[in-house]
Amino acid sequence: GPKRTGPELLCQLKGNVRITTLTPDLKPFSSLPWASLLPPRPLTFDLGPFKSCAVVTSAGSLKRSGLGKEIDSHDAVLRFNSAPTVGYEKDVGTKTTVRLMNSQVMVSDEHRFLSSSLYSAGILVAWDPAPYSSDLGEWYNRTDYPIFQQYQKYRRLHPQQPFYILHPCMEWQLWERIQANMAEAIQRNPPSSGLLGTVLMMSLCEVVHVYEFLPSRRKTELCHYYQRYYDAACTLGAYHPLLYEKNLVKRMNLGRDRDIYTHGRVTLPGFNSFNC
Ligand code: NCC
Repeated sequence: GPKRTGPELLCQLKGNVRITTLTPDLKPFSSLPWASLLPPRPLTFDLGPFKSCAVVTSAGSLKRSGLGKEIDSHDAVLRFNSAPTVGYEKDVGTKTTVRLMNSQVMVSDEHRFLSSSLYSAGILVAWDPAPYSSDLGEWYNRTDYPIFQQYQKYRRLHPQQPFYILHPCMEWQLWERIQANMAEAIQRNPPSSGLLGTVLMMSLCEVVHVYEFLPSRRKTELCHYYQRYYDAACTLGAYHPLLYEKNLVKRMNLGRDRDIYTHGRVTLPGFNSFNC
């Protein structure tokens, strides 16, 4: 239950969360005319392994952090949703290897997903809150947002850019791990992009540094480093079980508490760098 140690938690994640993406051979996609737009192999076959990786949350506490150089020194950098680098280089760096987006970002007008150059750097990975069953057919018929329509449009406009879709088993297997390690019942909503991206990078990298997921001394109600919008729920969670995700990451952290305080930095081992 709730008392498991860091190494036990890491082994649970490694053993119970399958990290994979949609491929054209999976039903129901295999019988759809656009299946060939999906990458032939899962992301974990095509990318990495990397030595060191940075996961850059979008938290307002990154503002005036001066972490840009440190972030860029990693072999791969993951960013989220519509988080920009241009104009924020000193604090968040310039390198984008992977961008993980929720389906809302792909669809809502304000993000201009199909036309903005913000999305043209690196490899794209999208996810959508799927029904708890993780059944692909069931999900296909009732996605939270029309992720597959947008996916096809984007792929046709930008055929050269690698673009993957997370298999929904990942979100719910991860959710199960959060619930299994908390004393109380948590809301049955998928984990935030932040935790999904962290676990994705743990499968691709030897060491993962996550920035401002556990807030530093710069902790603020400013939601994002790139927007003048204040809401404590961005850091504490509302829809996503974010507080519980952060509790889990805190318990798995191999770095010093001091690094969280000064740099907002957590250190996690890649799944291939420990045995269970
Ligand atoms: O805000 P969001 O997340 O894009 O942030 C990416 C990840 O960074 C971590 N974070 C962010 C802000 C903050 N103050 N503290 C943090 O720890 C979280 O781990 C977060 O996942 C998402 O998870 O996809 C989310 O997306 C937004 C929104 O859809 C996009 O930004 C596009 O506008 C959601 N906000 C709303 O729906 C209003 C947010 O709940 C989750």
